[in-house]
Amino acid sequence: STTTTPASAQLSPGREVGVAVIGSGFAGLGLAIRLRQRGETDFLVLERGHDVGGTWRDNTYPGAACDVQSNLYSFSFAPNPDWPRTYSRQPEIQAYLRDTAERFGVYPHCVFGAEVTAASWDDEARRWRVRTTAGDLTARVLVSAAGALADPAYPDIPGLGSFAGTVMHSARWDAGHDLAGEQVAVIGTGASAVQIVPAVQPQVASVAVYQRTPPWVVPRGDRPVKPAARRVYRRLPAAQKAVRGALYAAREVLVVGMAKQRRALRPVGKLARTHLERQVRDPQLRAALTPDYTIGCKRILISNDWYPAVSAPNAEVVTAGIAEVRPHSIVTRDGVERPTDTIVLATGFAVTDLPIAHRISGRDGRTLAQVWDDGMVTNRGSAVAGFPNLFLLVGPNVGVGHTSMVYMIESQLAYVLDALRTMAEEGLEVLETTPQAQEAYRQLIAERSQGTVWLAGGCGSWYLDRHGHNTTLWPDFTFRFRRLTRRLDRENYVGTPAGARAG
Ligand code: N01
Repeated sequence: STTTTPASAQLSPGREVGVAVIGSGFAGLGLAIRLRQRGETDFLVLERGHDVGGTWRDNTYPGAACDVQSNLYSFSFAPNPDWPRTYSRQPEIQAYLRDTAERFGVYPHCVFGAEVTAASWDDEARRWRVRTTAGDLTARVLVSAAGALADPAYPDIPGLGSFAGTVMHSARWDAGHDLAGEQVAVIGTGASAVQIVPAVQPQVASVAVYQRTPPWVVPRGDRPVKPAARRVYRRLPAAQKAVRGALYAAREVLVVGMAKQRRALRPVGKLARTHLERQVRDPQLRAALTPDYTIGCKRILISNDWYPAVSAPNAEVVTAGIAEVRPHSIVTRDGVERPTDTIVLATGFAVTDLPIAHRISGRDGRTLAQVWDDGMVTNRGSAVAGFPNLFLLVGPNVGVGHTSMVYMIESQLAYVLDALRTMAEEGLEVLETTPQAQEAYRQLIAERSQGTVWLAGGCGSWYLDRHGHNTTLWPDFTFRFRRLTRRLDRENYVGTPAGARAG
């Protein structure tokens, strides 16, 4: 893999482009690759960071790794026979994304340091006017691949701003900060925390884990990939494809438990309970770590070292709830004050109120966030009525907690590419989905969400918005989403040919 970033693009004044893509994570990068594969060159990827990779570029905390096997968590059109482990770590995934971007010639289309601050549809010109921190541009089509787990959520804890030590969000890790010998507080017990705590616990003086809700944790079957297997993958790509298919199928079975028959998840719950009992001997600690909601309601975590780490003599699980932060300590509601040098916020992301939604405004001048005030609605997670020539990747209800997001992303790529093809073939300057299609899709999501473990599992989570609606997860088998997005549902769109006036 490369260490220097290959040459990228700059924005010159008055720049016009066919397709502007926001973000270069798996989704934006995937679209750029597919466009390059089709020989397209009239597109730009606007990236606020200084390299491709999205969440895999940003999340560099100790222990960062993916909990989906790499054979599945990678582009089907860019298989990597050389994954060193079944579950890759952040540096390996980031290297894969960089290599893939370079191999497919995407870097010359990337503008780095270009954070989109506003994008508005100019109905007269039939163009998107896009403002970025690296300059402005005009685009015929705008694709937002800005990510759902991209913007840190900072907790509203009294006194946090007065803390004299270091505060780090898990997704904004400061590699220059040495935790050795420090008294560290980790707030949160989600997927990020269960990786950070085992990685830092051996080196710190003490680690206090502030747990609001105990997660369900199952064993992690991670191991090095044998050189023989890698040789087979290199010579016989079909073998790797078969492994990928098997992993996909095994994970898809989980949907039965999450969305259809919650009882089907009971064996997984049993596995998690046994895991806890084996790894935590102390009955009091075990009780504190025992979840009180149905497994699957929040993301199921996989870890072999979380329970041992929080059981270590220098670790403490604090369940009392934080009352306030003082300059050198954290005080819990039971009145206990714990001296603290560094606070790690493993508190997740702004998922149901996406910052990018406040920056994109449609035909009537309202932003996506304003239009979505009652809940995020789309057609197929990919298009929004009133926002012509806008497509979303990893938009509302495209998330999955049990399998690879890359599968969902590739489904959407097919859809967006078909939309672009349709526009070219029919000579359309404007393509816009209808409110009726959007309403039908909202109903489909609501119906399929009914009775799912995310709504009925007795937990609160970022899967649900403030109205209690599932606006983040795809509530069904993922192959059904693929079927829905295989082609553009042309009947659900109004197209305006170049030259013609709408209405
Ligand atoms: O964030 P989270 P994350 N006071 O939102 C707690 C992906 N991911 O970064 O459960 C106290 O899940 C909150 O408590 P509660 C994956 O999709 C994948 O860990 O709300 N606590 C919770 O414990 C994942 O789902 C991987 O009661 C507060 C935690 O902070 C998603 O990213 C690795 C609080 C937040 O958990 C997000 O995971 C990492 C407050 N004010 C991430 N506010 C892998 O593939 C929040 N919390 C392995």
